[in-house]
Amino acid sequence: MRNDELKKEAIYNQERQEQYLWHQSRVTGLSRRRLLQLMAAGVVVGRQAWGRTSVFQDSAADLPCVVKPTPPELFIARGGANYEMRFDVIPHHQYLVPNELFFIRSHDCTPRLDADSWKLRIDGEGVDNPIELSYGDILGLEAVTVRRFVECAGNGRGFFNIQQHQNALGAQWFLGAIGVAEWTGVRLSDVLQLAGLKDTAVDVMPEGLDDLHVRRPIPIEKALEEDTLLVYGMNGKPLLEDHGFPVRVLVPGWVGVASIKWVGHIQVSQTPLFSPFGSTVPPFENQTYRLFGDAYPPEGILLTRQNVKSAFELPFPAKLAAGKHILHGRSWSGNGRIRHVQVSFDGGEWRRAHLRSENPPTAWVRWIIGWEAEPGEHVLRARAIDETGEEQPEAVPFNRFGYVFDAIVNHPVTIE
Ligand SMILES: Nc1nc2c(c(=O)[nH]1)N[C@H]1C(S)=C(S)[C@@H](COP(=O)(O)O)O[C@H]1N2
Ligand SMILES: [Mo]
Repeated sequence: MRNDELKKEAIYNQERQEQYLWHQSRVTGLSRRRLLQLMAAGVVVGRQAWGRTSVFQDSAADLPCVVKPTPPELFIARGGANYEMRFDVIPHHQYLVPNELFFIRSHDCTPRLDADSWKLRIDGEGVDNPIELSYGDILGLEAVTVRRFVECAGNGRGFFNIQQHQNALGAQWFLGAIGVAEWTGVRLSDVLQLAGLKDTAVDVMPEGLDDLHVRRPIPIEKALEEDTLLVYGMNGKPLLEDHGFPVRVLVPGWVGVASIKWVGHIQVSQTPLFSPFGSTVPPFENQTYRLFGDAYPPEGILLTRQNVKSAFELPFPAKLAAGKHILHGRSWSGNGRIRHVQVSFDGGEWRRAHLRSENPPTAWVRWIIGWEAEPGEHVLRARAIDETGEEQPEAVPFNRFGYVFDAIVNHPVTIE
C-alpha cells in the first residue's frame, strides 16, 4: 500500500517534470537534454531555479518514513508519509489535538534535523540585509502563541469518490487531515524586518529542508499578517520531527502546504515567484494545489484559503447502541469564526447544534446535539456557516486533484 502510493506520487511528479521540460524547451529553445543537464547542475532556466527534482527512489518506501508512532487506533494510514487523525479518538472535551494524534501529511520522508546546526537564511532582492538566524536567535525574539488549524487542501478528498462517484488523485482522506494546536513562535513579519524588508517586496517563499525542498510563495500581505508565524512550539512542547522540527511556518486559514515544515530558507522577491506546489506564475500545467477540471478555467485556479467543513466525532461509518445520545462534532473555516452549525438526521429538518467551546478565527468550534437513536441504518449530516456567510454546499464541482471538498458529508450510522 505504502509502496504503491509512493510509486504513484513519483509517477505524477515525473509526469509534471516532463510537462515542465516540454514547456521550457518551447520557451527557451534549448533541447530537452540540455535542460536536464542544466537542471542537474542547479542552473537557473528561464525564471525558475531547479535544485533537486521531485522524484522518489522506490527504496524510500522501505525506510522508516515518519518518526512518531502511528498506530491504527489513532490514525488511518493513507499511503506514503500520510496519516489521518481518527475523529472518534480525540477526547470530546479537549479543544486541541494532542501532538501524538496530529495528522501527518508530507510529500517525502521526515528529515532528521539538528537544532544546534540548523540555520534559517532570509535573502532575495526584496530585502536590504540578507541574514542567517540560528535556533537560539529565533527563540530570542518576542514569542507569540495562537490556536489555529493546519488543514490539508485535500482534506475530505475521499468523499468525491464516496458521495459523487468521482475519482480524484491522491490520499483518500475522510475529514481527519486537519488538526488544531496551540502554536508558539515569532511573527514572520518581525523576522522579515530584521532582514531589511523593502517596500517593493511582493512574494515570500519559505522552503523546506526535506529532500523535495517543498516550497510555496505567499503574497507579502499574507506574510505580514499578525498571526503568520515561524513556529517552534506545538501545544507547549518543541515541534515533533514530523511536524517540522526545529521550525515551521504557520499560515493561518490557508491550504496546509503553505505552512512549510523544516524551513531553512526564505526568499523575498520583487516579482512573483514560481513553485510546482502552486503559484501565480506559469507554467500552470505542472503545478499541484490548483483546481483543474471542467468547472474551472484551463490554467486552473490557485488555492489559498480553506473553506467551511464539519465533522462528527464518530468512526466513519459508526455503530451505536439504541437510545439517547449526545453527539459531538467540530466545524471550521479558513475565513474566520463559525457563526452556527446545524444537524439533520435521515434527511429531516435542520436543527441548531449547541456551540460548546472557544471559537477563534481559522481554528474550530466544538458543538453538541442530542439524538434519540432508533435501531436501523441512519445518515447524519452537519453543516456550518462562518462569519463571512460562507456555508457548506450539497456538492462540489469536481477537480482533478480532489481539493476543497466542503460539501455536507453523509455520515452513516448503524443503531443496534
Ligand atoms: N517542507 C514541507 N512542508 C510541508 C509539507 C511537506 O511535504 N514538506 N507538507 C505540507 C502539507 S501538504 C500539509 S497539509 C502540512 C501538514 O502538516 P502536518 O504534517 O504537520 O500535519 O504541511 C505542509 N508543509
Ligand atoms: Mo496538504
